[in-house]
Amino acid sequence: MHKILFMSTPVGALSSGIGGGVELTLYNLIQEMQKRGYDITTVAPKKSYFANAKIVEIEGNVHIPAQTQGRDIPTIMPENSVLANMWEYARTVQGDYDLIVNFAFDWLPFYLTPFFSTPIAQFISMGSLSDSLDEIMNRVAQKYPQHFGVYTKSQANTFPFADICEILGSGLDLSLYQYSEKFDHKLAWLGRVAPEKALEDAVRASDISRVPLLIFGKIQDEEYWQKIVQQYPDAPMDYRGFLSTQDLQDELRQCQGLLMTPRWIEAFGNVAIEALACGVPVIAYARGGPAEIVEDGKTGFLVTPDSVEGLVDAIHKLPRINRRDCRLAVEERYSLEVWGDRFELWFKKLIAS
Ligand code: HBI
Repeated sequence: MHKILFMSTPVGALSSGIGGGVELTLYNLIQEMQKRGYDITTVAPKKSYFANAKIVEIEGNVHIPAQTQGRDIPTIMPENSVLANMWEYARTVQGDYDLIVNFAFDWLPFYLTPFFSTPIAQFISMGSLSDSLDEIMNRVAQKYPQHFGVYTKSQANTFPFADICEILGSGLDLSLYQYSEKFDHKLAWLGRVAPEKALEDAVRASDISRVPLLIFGKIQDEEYWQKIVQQYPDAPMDYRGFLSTQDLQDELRQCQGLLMTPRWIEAFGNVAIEALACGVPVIAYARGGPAEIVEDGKTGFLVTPDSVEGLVDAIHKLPRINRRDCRLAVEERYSLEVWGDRFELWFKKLIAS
C-alpha cells in the first residue's frame, strides 16, 4: 500500500473556497486515490476540512494569493508562515511516505525540493504569474523533468519548461452531477469573485441581453464586487453565495448557459465541466483551459477574448446547443476514472524512479 503526502495551498483552509479550483482538484484526487488503495494524508492550514480524508492541520499565517501580485513581485514570506510550518512538518515525516505531492503555487516548496530525500511531484495549478516563481520552477524542472504536472497544454505553454510537463486534465465525480434537460431563461457565472475572473464582463452581457445572471462563488475581493454593483445598478443579477456542490448544482442545472470570462490564462476551469455535467452549455472566452474544454457550436461557444458583444451574440445562439451533448462530452473525457488513471500512472512512475 503506497503512502502519499499531499501538501496543500497556503492561501487558506481547505473548504473555505479561497483555494478555488485546486480545492476541488485536491478533494477529488484524495477520493479517487483512496479508492485505488493508496493511503493519502493531506497537510493544510488549520480549520481545513474534507469529508473522508486524513488532514494534518498546521498553524501559521496564510500567504497572499499569487494572482493578486504583479509579475516582478519578490517572494513574500509572512511572519510564522503556514507554508514554512507545513514543509517543516513534511521534512520530519518524509521517511513515512513513498511520494510527496506539492499543490502550492509558491516559491518555498520548489526551493526545498532538492533538500528532500522523498521524491516530490509538483502539481502546478495556475499559469505563469511571476518571474521569481518561473525562475525557481524552471530550475527544479531542469533537475526533476518528470515531476511537473499541469491541467492543460495552454497552461503549460505559459512556462519556460512547457515541454516537460505531464498534461493531466481534470475530472469530476459525475454521480454528484445530475443532468437536466429542462432549464429556465437565466445564465450562471461561477468562480472566485476577483479581477482576474472578469465578472464585470458577464454582468455587462446580462445587462445588455436582459437575461438574468446568477452569480455563485466566494467574494475574494469585496471592493471589486462593490464596484460592479455600483457600475451596473440595473443589471438583472443575483448573487447566490458560495454554495456546496450539491446546492450549487440544484440551481446551476436549471440555467440556460454558463458564462466564463477569464481575463487571465485559466489553467483549466473546473466550473466548465461542472456546468457541462449538468447539461448546461458553456460560453467562454477562447483562451486557456476553457478553450480546450468547450467544443465550439457543440457544447457551447468560444468567444473572442474580452468581447462582451461576442458573449451577447453567443447567448442568443444557445438554443442551437443540444444539452445532452454537454453531458456526454464530460462522461467521455472528464470522469474521475479517466483522470485518476492519468494521475496514478504519473505517481507510479515517480515512486519507481
Ligand atoms: N496563491 N500564493 C499562492 N499560493 C497558492 O497555492 C495559490 C495562490 N492563488 C490561487 C491558488 N493557489 C488556487 O486558487 C489556484 O491554484 C486554483
